[in-house]
Amino acid sequence: MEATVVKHTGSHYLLSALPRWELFPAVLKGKMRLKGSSATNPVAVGDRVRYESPQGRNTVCPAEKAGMLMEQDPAVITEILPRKNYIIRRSTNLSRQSHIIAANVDRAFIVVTIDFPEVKLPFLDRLLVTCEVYNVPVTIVLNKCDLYTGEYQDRLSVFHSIYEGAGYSVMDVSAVTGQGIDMLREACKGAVSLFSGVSGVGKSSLIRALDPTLDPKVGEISDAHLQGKHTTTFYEMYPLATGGFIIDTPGIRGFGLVDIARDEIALYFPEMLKASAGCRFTPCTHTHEPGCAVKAAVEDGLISYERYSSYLGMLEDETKYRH
Ligand SMILES: Nc1nc2c(ncn2[C@@H]2O[C@H](COP(=O)(O)OP(=O)(O)O)[C@@H](O)[C@H]2O)c(=O)[nH]1
Ligand SMILES: [Mg+2]
Ligand SMILES: [Zn+2]
Repeated sequence: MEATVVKHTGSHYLLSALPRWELFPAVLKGKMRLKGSSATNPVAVGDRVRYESPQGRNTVCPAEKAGMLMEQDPAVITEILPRKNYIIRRSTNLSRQSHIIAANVDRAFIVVTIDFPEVKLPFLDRLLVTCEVYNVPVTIVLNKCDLYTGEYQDRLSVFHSIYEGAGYSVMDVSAVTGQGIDMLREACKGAVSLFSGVSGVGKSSLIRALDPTLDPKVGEISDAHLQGKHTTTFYEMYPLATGGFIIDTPGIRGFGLVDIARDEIALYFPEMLKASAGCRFTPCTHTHEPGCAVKAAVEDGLISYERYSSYLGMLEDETKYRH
């Protein structure tokens, strides 16, 4: 039988045969844990798996009883089905260990705020590059728009022009006033969506605004809890009553790049990739080469200076930390 991993706590998983929402516990078949990959978790939320039920037991329980599920005999996961995609993170720049955040994601919603907390563009650009690398379509969600009056209006429109100019869509929303929430709900319908972004931007609040019957903890889990821990307890899928499933990812900070060569970084900045067709040299790092169309586009204001700076920063990091 097949099901999807909707939660991971320590050695246990909760599965459900989506789109049904009836959770039951499962464990990994012993030897699967040993199968080599640099990831600290062989199975992630969103993975579709094949499992065997324990003999003579009905393992399906209503979702409300999820808290008590661990007492029943778990199903045994025997196989992880091929992934459509997945998102991975490296704990730090120096770390070789990686961690799969989620698998089989239809769309990532990267939640940011102009202020409280102030969005760090290089960090946002890293998230965007990661989504491009792993082939996950992405939408930027600009939350807390209720707060951005007065002088914030300028920063709001600069943000829009940088990211819409790069080809991304930016949705202005507010979990507090409900602005944009209907559109966001519509965008999540019938799909598995990943909500990502630093802690405090309002991911959990947005999930609650989308579906008030859901109760992800607002303002409770901070980055501090995640530091130095190899744990996956924090990723969890939520079913929207209106259709669709959301994976909440609390407090992602060290979202290092995995599996990306220095001379490939520019391929994952869509606007640079487009412009690079006009570069005199191939490959071109878009730094010192004469006749570089990307640099020309930056000078002409067609590619934003902020995005180009993020690119240079990533180039430098890869040079510093890579062999
Ligand atoms: N003003 C305002 N505050 C918000 C909004 N969304 C969330 N918050 C507040 O921001 C804080 C962090 O929210 P939370 O959902 O826990 O963020 P998460 O860490 O990304 O899950 C909480 O105090 C929320 O009440 C919003 O749209 N407007
Ligand atoms: Mg949260
Ligand atoms: Zn170039």
